[in-house]
Amino acid sequence: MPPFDLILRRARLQDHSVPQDIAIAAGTFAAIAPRLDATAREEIDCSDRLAIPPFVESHIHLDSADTAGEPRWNESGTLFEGIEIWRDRKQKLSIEDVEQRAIATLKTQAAQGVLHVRSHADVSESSLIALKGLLAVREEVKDWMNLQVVAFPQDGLYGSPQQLELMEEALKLGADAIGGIPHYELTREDGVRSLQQIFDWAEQYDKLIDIHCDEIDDDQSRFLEVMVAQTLRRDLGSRVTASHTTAFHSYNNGYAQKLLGSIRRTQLNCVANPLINITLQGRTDTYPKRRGVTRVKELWQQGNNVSLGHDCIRDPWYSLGTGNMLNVAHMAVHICQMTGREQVKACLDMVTHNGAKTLNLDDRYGIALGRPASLVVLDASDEFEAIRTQAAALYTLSHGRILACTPAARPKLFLPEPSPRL
Ligand code: 17E
Ligand code: FE2
Repeated sequence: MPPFDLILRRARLQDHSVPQDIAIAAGTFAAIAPRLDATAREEIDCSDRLAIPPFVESHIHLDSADTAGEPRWNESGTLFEGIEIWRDRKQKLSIEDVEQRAIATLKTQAAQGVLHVRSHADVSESSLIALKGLLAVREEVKDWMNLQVVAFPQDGLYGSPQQLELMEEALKLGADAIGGIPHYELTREDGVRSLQQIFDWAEQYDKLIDIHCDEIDDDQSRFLEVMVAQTLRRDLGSRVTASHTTAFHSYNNGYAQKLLGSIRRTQLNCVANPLINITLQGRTDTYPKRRGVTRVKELWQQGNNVSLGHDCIRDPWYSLGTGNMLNVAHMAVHICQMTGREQVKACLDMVTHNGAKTLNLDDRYGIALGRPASLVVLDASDEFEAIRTQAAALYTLSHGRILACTPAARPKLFLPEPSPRL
């Protein structure tokens, strides 16, 4: 047998009970077995650490990343103040500015094992700079990062007279998906009309859909039901994603039950962004304060695909953020009360396998023979420990190459000598 390019020894895989050796040749997984009697140009001893497919960031805004405080800080902490601050900041965008911040953010993500990212690009400014910048970045990083770009009309599809034209131009320029923001349109009717338009375009231009939907604490904001109806009637299934859906938190349980039932009839993907929505939502409440994150546990329990996103890294909506997907999963465990043993593990799926479904990655994702040899070795023995300790990404492999490594942190403890007993 010819030597492989790389063999990972003794890696724990999610669907195997004993550690496996993983051999890689020509950038793909070539053999997986408990003990491979073969050689390779390079070997890595995983010592029983968990190896998972790469993290998937299924919802982020790279165009605004790293602009927190520019030109001012969001003091109210609301979505609306964030949109106003960004409206000022985006007047100063240049392609270089977008590229530089986006690439720096993608490097931070890759260093932590994220190799697939879906970013929204605001297309509500007349020269489409954010979109053009992110499309250039998509090309520039393609050898180490798979980036999808959503044309997102932050100020509303009917926010300016030229917005419809700008959207179509964005689709022709090569956006992967169409975005929307129905709860921010001036009226309920405009919100519904915007969704119909977006679904029409998706069919016409053969694009995926990812809508910022019902990101508000208003229990009367009911655009998710419209998305569900459109998805069912047009048979678009998993090509459609509903992001945020925070109003779902506030619906009365009677309506929520009906809505869950209709969502169950679709393959629609739902994305929650727990880090940011726990800070943006509930701002008009006194006490008790709503959490305002969508019904992740219920959607997961009934078998719908739920993934998690960071949404923001240092921007007008959220001035924190590290890009680490275990941080996101950890927050979801808490806010969504996913603390059962299987529930914690499910939160890891939401930043890996489920994110891959949201992005429609199909057989481009997963540790299986013939697939691209991309994975992350975590400094943890299993999924639960990975989340509990927010484990470091010891090795990140992209198409068979080591793209990043983080040495395991092993703190030393210098305890004082015990005091003599009196
Ligand atoms: N824009 C928006 O409408 N909602 C968000 N959460 C962000 C940007 C980050
Ligand atoms: Fe968002």
